[in-house]
Amino acid sequence: MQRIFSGIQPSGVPTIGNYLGAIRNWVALQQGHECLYCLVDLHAITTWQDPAALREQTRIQAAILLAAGIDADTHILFNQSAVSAHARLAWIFNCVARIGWLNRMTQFKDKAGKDREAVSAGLYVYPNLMAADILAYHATRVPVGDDQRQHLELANDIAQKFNHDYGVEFFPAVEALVPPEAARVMSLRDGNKKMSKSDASDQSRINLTDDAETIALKIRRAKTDPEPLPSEAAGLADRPEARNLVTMMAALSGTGIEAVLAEHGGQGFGPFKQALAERVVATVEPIAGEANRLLADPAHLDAVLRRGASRAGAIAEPIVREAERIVGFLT
Ligand code: AQP
Repeated sequence: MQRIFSGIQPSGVPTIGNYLGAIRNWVALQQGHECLYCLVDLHAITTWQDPAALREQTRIQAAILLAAGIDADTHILFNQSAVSAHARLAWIFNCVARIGWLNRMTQFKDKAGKDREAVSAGLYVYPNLMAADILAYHATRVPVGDDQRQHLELANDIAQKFNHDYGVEFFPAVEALVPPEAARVMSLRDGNKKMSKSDASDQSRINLTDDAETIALKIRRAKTDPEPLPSEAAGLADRPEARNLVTMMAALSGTGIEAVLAEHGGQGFGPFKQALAERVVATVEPIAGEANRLLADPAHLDAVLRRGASRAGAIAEPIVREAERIVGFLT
C-alpha cells in the first residue's frame, strides 16, 4: 500500500479553501492508502504565532480534521513538533539543498514580499523541512495544491543529491498528487489573491467554524462586479471575483463550472449568492458542529495527537536514524 504524507499549518482556523483544496481529498485518499496527516506547527512558526493561539489553533485543526472524516485510528494524525525526526532530517537537508535552489522558490518570494531581509530564516528553509516531512516516512505520494508542485520538485532534488553524495539509494522519488478537481479558492475580498487562513481580514474567508449567519453575511458582502453571471465559462475571463464564486459553487456541488452557469447564467449576484451560501452552509455546518463537540474535550484531542505522534515516530525514527548513520553521525 502506498504511503501518503500531507500537512496543514495550524496558523489559523482552516478555511473552505483548505477544505476544497486539501482536506476533502485527504478524506477520500484514506481508501487504499496508508495516510499520515500532520499539523505542521514547525512550519507555522516560520511566521510569528502567538503561543497560546498556536496551541488553540492546533487543537481546532485536529478537531476539524476529525470532524471532516479523518480516521485517526486507521490512519495517523499528529502534530509535527511531537516527532523530533522531522527537525533532525530537516537539518541534514539544510546541508544538502543549495542556496540557489531555495532562491528559486516562488512561495518564499510571495510570502516574503518586499520584506525579504526581515523575514525569518525558517521561512527561507521551509521547503527543506517540507522535504524532511515527506522523506522521514519514505512517503512516495503527497497530496498538495498546485502551488506546492515546486516544493515537491525540490524534495526530489534533495533526495537525489543525498543519494548521490553519499552513494546510496536511500530516499525514494516523491510524486505530487494534485487532484484535477481540487479547487483553488480565492479571497472573498480580492479574486486575484488566494483565500488564506492567516489573512488579516476575516471577511476574506469562510472559516470551517463559521455559523450559518456568518457564512451568509460574508458571501453577501463578497466582492463582485455589476454584470450578471455569464452563461458560458469564457464569460468569466477578466472577472476573477465572479469566477471564484462560480468555482466554489462547482466544487461544492460536484459539477463543472459549465453546469453551474447553465443553471445560474443571466442571474444577478443576489440569488446566486444566496444559493451559494446554502451550499457552503450545508458543507461547513456539520463539520463545525462536530468540531465544537470535540473541542469541548481538549484532553481527548491531545491524547489523539499524542498517540498519532507515537505511531508516526515509530515509522520515522528508524528511517532518520539510518540517514544520520549514512551521513556519518555516531548514533
Ligand atoms: N485557497 C486555497 N484553495 C485551495 N487549496 C488551498 N490550500 C490552502 N489554501 C487554499 C491547500 O491547503 C493545504 C494546507 O495548506 P497550508 O496550511 O499548509 O498552507 P497554505 O497553503 O499557506 O494555506 P493558507 O490557508 O494560505 O495558510 P497560511 O495563511 O498560514 O499561509 C495545502 O495543500 C494547500 O494547497
